[in-house]
Amino acid sequence: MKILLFALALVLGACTQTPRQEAKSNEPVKTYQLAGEILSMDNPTQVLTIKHSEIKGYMEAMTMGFPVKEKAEFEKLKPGQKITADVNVQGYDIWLTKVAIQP
Ligand SMILES: [Cu+2]
Repeated sequence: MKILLFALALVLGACTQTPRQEAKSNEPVKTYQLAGEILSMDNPTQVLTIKHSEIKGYMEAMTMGFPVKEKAEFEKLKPGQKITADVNVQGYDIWLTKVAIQP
């Protein structure tokens, strides 16, 4: 739980601190492969709480929040779905793209 809250704070912090985000925007975006299950969704912030397996080269298996910036992509998802996605990391900013629902 502590890890989840810390991760959410990181993500939300990055969204509200515009100057720092701008300063980081020249950093290259790194992309990693995620596989996991959506446990819950927060509509106002478009954050998915995902129980994910190991993300190779980035982090161990855990449950944490990931924003989906693209509204249409967020809205097609539901809790309980198993997904794969790209995890994009740029400085303190983390977000998902290419979210694909698995059978
Ligand atoms: Cu994680």
